[in-house]
Amino acid sequence: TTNPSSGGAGLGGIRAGSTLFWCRGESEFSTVMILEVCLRSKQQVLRVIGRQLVRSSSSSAPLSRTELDDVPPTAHPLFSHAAIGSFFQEQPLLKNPFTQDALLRAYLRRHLPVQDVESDLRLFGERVADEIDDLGRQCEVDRIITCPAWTLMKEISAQEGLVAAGYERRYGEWSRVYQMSKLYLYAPSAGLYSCPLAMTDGAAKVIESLGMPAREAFERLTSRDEKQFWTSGQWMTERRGGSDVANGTETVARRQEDGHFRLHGFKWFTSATDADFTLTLARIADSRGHTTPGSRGVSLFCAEVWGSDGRTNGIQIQRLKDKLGTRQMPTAELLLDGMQAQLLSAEGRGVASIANMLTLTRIHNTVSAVAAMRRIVQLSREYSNKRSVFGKLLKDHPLHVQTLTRLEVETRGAFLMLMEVCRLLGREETGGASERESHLLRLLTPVVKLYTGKQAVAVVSEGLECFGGQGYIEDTGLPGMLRDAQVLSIWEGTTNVLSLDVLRSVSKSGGRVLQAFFLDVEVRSYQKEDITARGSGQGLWEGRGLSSRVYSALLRWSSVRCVIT
Ligand code: MFK
Repeated sequence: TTNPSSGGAGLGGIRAGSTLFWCRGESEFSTVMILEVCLRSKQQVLRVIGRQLVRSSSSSAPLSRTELDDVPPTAHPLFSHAAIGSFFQEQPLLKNPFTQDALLRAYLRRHLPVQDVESDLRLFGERVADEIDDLGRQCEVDRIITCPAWTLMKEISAQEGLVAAGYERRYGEWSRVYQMSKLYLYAPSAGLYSCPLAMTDGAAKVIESLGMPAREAFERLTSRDEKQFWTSGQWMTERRGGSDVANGTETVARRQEDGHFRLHGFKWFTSATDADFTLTLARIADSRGHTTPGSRGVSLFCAEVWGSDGRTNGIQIQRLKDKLGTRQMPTAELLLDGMQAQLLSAEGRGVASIANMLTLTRIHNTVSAVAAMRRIVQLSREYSNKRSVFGKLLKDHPLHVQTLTRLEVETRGAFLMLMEVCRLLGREETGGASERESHLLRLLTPVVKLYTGKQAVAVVSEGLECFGGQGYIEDTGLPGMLRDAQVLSIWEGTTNVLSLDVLRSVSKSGGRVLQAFFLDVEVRSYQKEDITARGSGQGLWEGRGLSSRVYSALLRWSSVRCVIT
């Protein structure tokens, strides 16, 4: 290995992704080693991807990709991975996703009162492109033993304050916009580490909203110190499924003399099983072992997953789930066999108390969805500058440009809606939200999650088409984006469950969330007319977010689904 910044010896100056050939003479034959240059934690590393015995070559110097013709043809058949690399065409390069994202920069510049956010995001964008993206690719696992890259992701998350930033509130009501902007840059390169972070954020939010019943855990979940930092799981789904939690929860909690509980149950889908801590639901048994059925019987607990001896806390890992995507992240079936836990909520208030976690994970889900759209659009655009077909570059074909434009418009709409929800969350958490804004946050959270979850699948799928057949080939890293996107409309509430949540918000507020929504649309329409009348080109309207048509369409779409359901 060699440090690329050293510039001198070894591989300094050779681009990651290059293929090298190393020939060593042995009598009449030479061994040709085919090596690929990869980046690991800012170090260039040589990975052996093939060996071949060929007729003698006197040269023992490393050959660059441009010197392939000097290597005997048997060493690098034209249609070999070594000769072609992961991409048949020239590979699209991931550049700094922050500097590449004019919309994000313009949005932050327009809204955030402070400018040092920009330099942090610019540096973080560099780190995403140079270090994190490669780690994300290494995170593919097929065993519960996670790879070193997964461990590094945890350290990076703490160092960068990817959860902490939401609770330090350094930027006041804009702190959530800042935190989610960072996660938006991180998610598509993070090898699904965004999932444990979503649950960690949700757990911190629940503990904070319940008045800090587990202060030490809260401090760890929101720590920037990688040695202190904990991630959290969210174990809600049992054998009967994850939607009807109130009826699906079979886990029983038995009270101990010291005030703690022992939990016995079977959790069927536990994401990021290597978490340090978890929130989970269970039914408290009375002295005769009886429990209360339905929602009123469910309480919320927290627990550490590992004991100080390194063993699990009364948990048996039954098996890993064999999933369509999100394979970077271990998801397991767990048997809770006397797990020691602390009661967090009031008895029987489990579902209502975990709702705060759901709000946060649904917003994180949206971040991941919009970020996946942005990433595929960035790569497609980059590729269109390189790929030549029918005598000119893709970017010079009007039909292709039309496709890219449509993807861009979808992505922009989703981004602005996401940022509006983050802005409202930040205002609510810092006490600055009006009643109307709180109602809007409650209404828009399920709407934005359900809409962008589906939208991400469509946009990523269309994005793959921009690479032709390359987009269907695993080596390119692109198909995984589609497999990973598919979960976004399923976990954290399917589209129909969230449509019903929209109706719940309408009925529980006595219709006030709708009043808030229509008033907001009216105010924005008025602002638009006002600005247009004054002849301003770049109006508040465009900058602040969503058109009333988009709002109405989202709501109408959601309501129609509810009626059909
Ligand atoms: C990149 C991001 C990645 C994130 C990865 C996470 C991986 C983890 C994978 C999973 O765990 S997937 C499973 C996730 N499960 C869900 O999302 C649950 C889906 N089901 C629902 O959301 C149902 O609507 C719900 C369980 C909430 C329905 O339960 P009930 O008992 O039929 O609801 P009910 O009786 O209407 O409401 C109970 C209380 O909760 C009420 O409060 P009150 O008792 O005070 O009246 C509701 O108002 C409250 N509530 C429900 N949903 C709420 C809510 N409060 C605020 N916001 C909400 N959304």
